[in-house]
Amino acid sequence: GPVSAEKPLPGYAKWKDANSMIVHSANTVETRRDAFGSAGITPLDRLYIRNNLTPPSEDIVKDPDSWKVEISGVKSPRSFTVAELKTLGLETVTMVLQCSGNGRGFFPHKPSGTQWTVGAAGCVSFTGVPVKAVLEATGGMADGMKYMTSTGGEEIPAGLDPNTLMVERSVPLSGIEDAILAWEVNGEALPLAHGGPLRMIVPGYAGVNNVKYVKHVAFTKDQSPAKIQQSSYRFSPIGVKGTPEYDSIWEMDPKSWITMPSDPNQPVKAGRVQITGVAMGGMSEPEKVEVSVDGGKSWKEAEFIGPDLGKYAWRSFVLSAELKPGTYQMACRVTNEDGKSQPENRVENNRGYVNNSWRDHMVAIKVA
Ligand code: MSS
Repeated sequence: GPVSAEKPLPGYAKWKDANSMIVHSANTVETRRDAFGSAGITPLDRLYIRNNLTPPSEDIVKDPDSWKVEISGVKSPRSFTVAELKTLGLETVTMVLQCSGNGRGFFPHKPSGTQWTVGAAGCVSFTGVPVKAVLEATGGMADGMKYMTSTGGEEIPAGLDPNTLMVERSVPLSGIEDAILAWEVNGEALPLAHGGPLRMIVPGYAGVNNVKYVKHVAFTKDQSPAKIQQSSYRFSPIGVKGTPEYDSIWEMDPKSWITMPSDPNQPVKAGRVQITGVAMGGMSEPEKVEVSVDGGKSWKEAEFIGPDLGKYAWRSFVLSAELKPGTYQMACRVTNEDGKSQPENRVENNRGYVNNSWRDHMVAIKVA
């Protein structure tokens, strides 16, 4: 099996399967490329973790039903406990949760931040109440609002400007269509590592927009003044700091990668080889995945494996190939139902966000 991570898992995530993870730091833990499996859904003990700040105390998930969230920017502002939210509606959405910086490790200019390869992503099922049901229960949105702004429940270190430290993200109102306030993931109570007791889930949107331990949801005229909204997670050119004039990282694009075989140091036996991977469509369903074993010169259509779990989920795929001894440059690319496909090359940007280049995600495999 794979070698254990060099750094230990952080205390709040000790329950993760260490052999499946690469521990970058106490707040950044990646899934190994060969640990996704072909079932589609990512087991919770293999799901990546990314936190901007130290998570709150484990105490907050001891009595999840009593956690409170404040709702404002509506006709009748009020707060709800999780127990109260549970009476308003129930929905499950299976979706790709992916960090904006997934694939950062492939940018040659070495952007600051975690050097993720492919594993800052997973496909999981969140269960909770639709944001629309919460809106209905609070008399609907107040007039003139343009964003939904969610605030995380981390403790802000004393003496520092809260506006620069709060994990607060605003998404455009189109994002609320399928959004839920979730208290369960893969059928289990939401653990602290993934935002328990309550998390804002905006399907199709990059990881950062899915605010953990959410304590306030506000419908607002403007985007949050928090640094994480104003300057971080902005698509600015290399060498240029993010500012509101650059696009915020919101909707995700189609992306795929090969999961097995993927170890360049572990030769594969010549003959019939099952090349597997995962493919997501972003804002619409993945429709077609192609695989290349010659670095993108020629492509063959792969087959999806397992059930279709909806437009925000990824699907596992397989291509059965007859391979003679040699070295193969394996690549894959997905096209979604809107006809949007992965680009050959990454789009350069300062912080190394949203890399979905098929060329950057190739793996060199030896067949012997
Ligand atoms: N939330 C909060 N509250 N805090 C923090 O820090 N982070 C982000 C999200 N949310 C945070 C939050 C991010 S950034 C991400 S990715 C995500 O989350 C992750 O998740 P998990 O569960 O996996 O850990 Mo990048 O875009």
